[in-house]
Amino acid sequence: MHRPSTLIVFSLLCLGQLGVSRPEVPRRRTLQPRRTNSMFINPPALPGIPTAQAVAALDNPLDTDNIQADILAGMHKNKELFFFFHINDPATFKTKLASNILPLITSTTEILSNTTQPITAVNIAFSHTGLVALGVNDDLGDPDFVAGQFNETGTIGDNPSLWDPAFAGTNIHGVFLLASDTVDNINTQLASLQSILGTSITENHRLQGASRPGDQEGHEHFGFMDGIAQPAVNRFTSPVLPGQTPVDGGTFLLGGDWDPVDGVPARTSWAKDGSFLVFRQLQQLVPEFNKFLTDNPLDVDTLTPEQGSELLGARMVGRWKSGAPIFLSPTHDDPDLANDKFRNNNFTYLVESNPEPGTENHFNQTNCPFGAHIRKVHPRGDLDPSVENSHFIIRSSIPYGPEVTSAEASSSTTSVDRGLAFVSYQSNINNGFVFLQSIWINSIGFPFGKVDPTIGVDPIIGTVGGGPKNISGLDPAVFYLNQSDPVHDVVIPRDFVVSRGGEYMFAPSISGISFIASA
Ligand code: N7H
Repeated sequence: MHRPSTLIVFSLLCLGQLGVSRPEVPRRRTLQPRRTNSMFINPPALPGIPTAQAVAALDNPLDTDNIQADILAGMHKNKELFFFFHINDPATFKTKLASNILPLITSTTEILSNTTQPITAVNIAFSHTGLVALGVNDDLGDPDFVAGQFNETGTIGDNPSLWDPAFAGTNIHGVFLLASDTVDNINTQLASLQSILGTSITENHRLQGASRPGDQEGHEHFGFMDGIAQPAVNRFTSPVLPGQTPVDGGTFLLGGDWDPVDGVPARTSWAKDGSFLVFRQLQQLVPEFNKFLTDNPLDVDTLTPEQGSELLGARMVGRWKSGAPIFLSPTHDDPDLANDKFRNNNFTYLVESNPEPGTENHFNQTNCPFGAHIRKVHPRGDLDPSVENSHFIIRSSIPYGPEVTSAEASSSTTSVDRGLAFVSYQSNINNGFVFLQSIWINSIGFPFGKVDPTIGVDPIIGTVGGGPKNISGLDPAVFYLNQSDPVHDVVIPRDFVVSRGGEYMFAPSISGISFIASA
């Protein structure tokens, strides 16, 4: 990490070069020992994390000393604990936040190199009610954040009766995100935080996330490699990989002149370099999902039933389990393509022979169904870029729960909770997570303007109230037929992903945490 002297020199250089003011990052003592091995996993399919040197060499880089580590790092965590808490004693909490917690908060700069990573990274975020409890009443310009996720279950299609009671209401004030390569390290750090904060907080809920073991490292519980497609953040991502869309930092980070949200009042200055964190505990019914695939293999001449089942799963997601995009490899998995980060994200859904809207792209689902999960949430080429590129999120999720047991596999019934601890970062929740979930994922007509007006909701995470969902285009054999004929839809009998709740949080910058502590 930057020692204080380096930090000051770095800041002065930037200020001198740019003539702009940056928030003053509080000088922090490094209390934690450092490591020599990385705390991250690094599957070849995933875009890497830039080095601190590569970021520093960029023109006017983001202020990575001030931005908390999790926001830009993406889905590389090996183990991560989400510890949700309620603040009982704001005065004590703020005192401890300033004196003991702030020095532990891990910045983006620190996370970029093995030798500057702490043993356990510590990040913190607050809900709206948490900020208010701490006496911070500033308008952050985000009505969803103020409302809290529980009050928006209708908008995002959740069934609140399925929520873990910990997330019901607005009782959660904050969350610690603790990341390391072992759960022991995390538990040691948690014990230390609990000892510092004592009875000033009460635990609401905790969720231990972990990368899956062995050759499943980087794969989520259904078996698909996750974390491949992330936007490139201008003034941070280096190098930008083929197929990555460069996006302004202001899409994810609040702040001044480059916060792009039209009509939103200027954000309060201490919020600069912070980001809204959407947390979702998404349970995955893996044995049930597997049984559905086994029972419904796509009937393709050249494929065995087992391969037909694999193809159905791949067409629901838009990628094979390895991570290879089905648009580039429509009939079989291609691990070499998956593991090549220069190729595995380099595609659009435009049919090359006929890339004009209004032509073949509007009925051709041969290579990729309109409703495949990754096409729903990022319809590359289906929309005008000005619309398509304004809803990016940075995903920073991690699987939770154990592997499927043999009893669950043989009964095709889930008995142990597992799923995805979903995290997204955005500078405007309505433009990011809420838009994706309510307008793209849960709309049966999206992508709009195709020949089939009833494409169906997202087959992986879309819902029509938990009941059966009809999805067109999953079967590649029928794409030229009348897609509005339900006979040709694949019927998914139930949701295999069930929301157990979540919360909207704000992950302040390090200077922002200092402000909150002194509010
Ligand atoms: Fe998704 N899955 O395993 O099927 N997701 N997702 N997601 N997701 C992606 O590119 C999955 C969820 C996005 O740019 C992949 O990383 C599962 C939510 C976005 O091409 C896979 C769950 C939201 C992308 C999965 C889940 C999103 C994406 C491909 C829940 C937003 C990038 C690998 C349990 C509200 C799309 C990759 C692009 C990719 C899966 C949730 C959004 C395999 C199981 C809730 C933006």
